[in-house]
Amino acid sequence: MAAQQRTEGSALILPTEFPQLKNDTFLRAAQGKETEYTPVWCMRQAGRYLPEFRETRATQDFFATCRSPEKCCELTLQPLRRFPFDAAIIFSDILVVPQALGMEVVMIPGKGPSFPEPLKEVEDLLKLRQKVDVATELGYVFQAITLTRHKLEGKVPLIGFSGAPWTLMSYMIEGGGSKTMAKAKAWLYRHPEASHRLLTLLTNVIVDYLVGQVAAGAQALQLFESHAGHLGPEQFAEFCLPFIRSIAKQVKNKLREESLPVVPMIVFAKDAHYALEDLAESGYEVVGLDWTIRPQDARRRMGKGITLQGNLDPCALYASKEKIEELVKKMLEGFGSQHYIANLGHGLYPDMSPEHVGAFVDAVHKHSRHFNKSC
Ligand code: 1CP
Repeated sequence: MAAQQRTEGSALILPTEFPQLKNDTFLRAAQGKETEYTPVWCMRQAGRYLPEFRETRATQDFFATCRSPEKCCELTLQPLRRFPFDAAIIFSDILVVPQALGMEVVMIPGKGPSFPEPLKEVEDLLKLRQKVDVATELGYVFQAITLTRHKLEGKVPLIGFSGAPWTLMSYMIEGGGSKTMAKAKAWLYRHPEASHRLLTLLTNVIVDYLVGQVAAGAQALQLFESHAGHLGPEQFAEFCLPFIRSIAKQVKNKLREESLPVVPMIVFAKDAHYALEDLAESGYEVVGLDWTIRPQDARRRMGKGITLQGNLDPCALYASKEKIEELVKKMLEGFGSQHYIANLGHGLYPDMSPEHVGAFVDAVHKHSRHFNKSC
């Protein structure tokens, strides 16, 4: 799948002979192994809160940036130059998958993503590509991953990602962000069978897309079910969980079949506090948590066999550095320093101070080392 790749003006970049990994703390924690300290990264760590990100992004359309492996690589590496994060996440967006299915998506500055022709009727499903060759449609993401793996020089592991089926379906029907998701939820009530068909189509593309990312060099995968909170427990059980489960199972099977590394997988279903027990048994090594869940409760409900990731309220980064340190210490005490990856409960916002992000990372490293010594 990941054939030879030529990137603009640079030498041939192959997904082979990657530099040796120097810091495997994140991967060890994701695999449930002991770590010397708690690894940390932030969702949206490559983002507008960094002046260098704004500069790189300034003159170019968002999806043109996503299609440039060099730009994606540069944006992925920028936060690593500032902070001792224990993982990198490839710069891209979840909405490249609806594009691969044939839908137009544009990013309107200051507003967000917009689909000029969202799905309105069940018949619109026929307009979607029923089979997607991910190497053709999304090869630019694979190239970005391969290039970044080389340019990371083994500093930390690289995470690949995809949106989960329900979250992608909701954008494809709403045509952009939405407060209520009323149009997408109307499909679940009015057209359950067509909803299943769409979710299955998305599942198939996502599986190939994630396997392709590993072939290209991704060392872990995260699935973002960012809109889980719009559903209740019953709809989650019908329209999210089976597809989330199927993705983990199919990805792992295909990785084995293709003799690729069976990398750890993370599921982040935002606001799905009603489904923690199910998520713990959905086939993922790591479950990401938003900030509405108490660390102790999550541990109690999800058992010891699972690695947890999260979950500081992103808005806590508006507090003083002293307060951030105090909150991180409390979070670490709640989760324990093992089988745990520190992160925020959702992505960083554009107006956050890079210095406070640094304070968050430093506090995790400092207190988890202390914590380990005192245990
Ligand atoms: O011009 C810009 O820079 C726009 C801001 C931006 C950025 C930095 C968007 C638009 N996407 C991204 C990058 C991005 N998106 C990453 C990069 C890697 C990193 O984390 O550093 C990732 C992982 C995503 C994933 C993504 N895109 C999600 C899932 C995570 C989440 O936030 O829940 C979602 C829901 C999107 C859709 C999206 N893309 C962009 C915006 C503003 C949105 C949200 C739109 C909305 O629902 O209102």
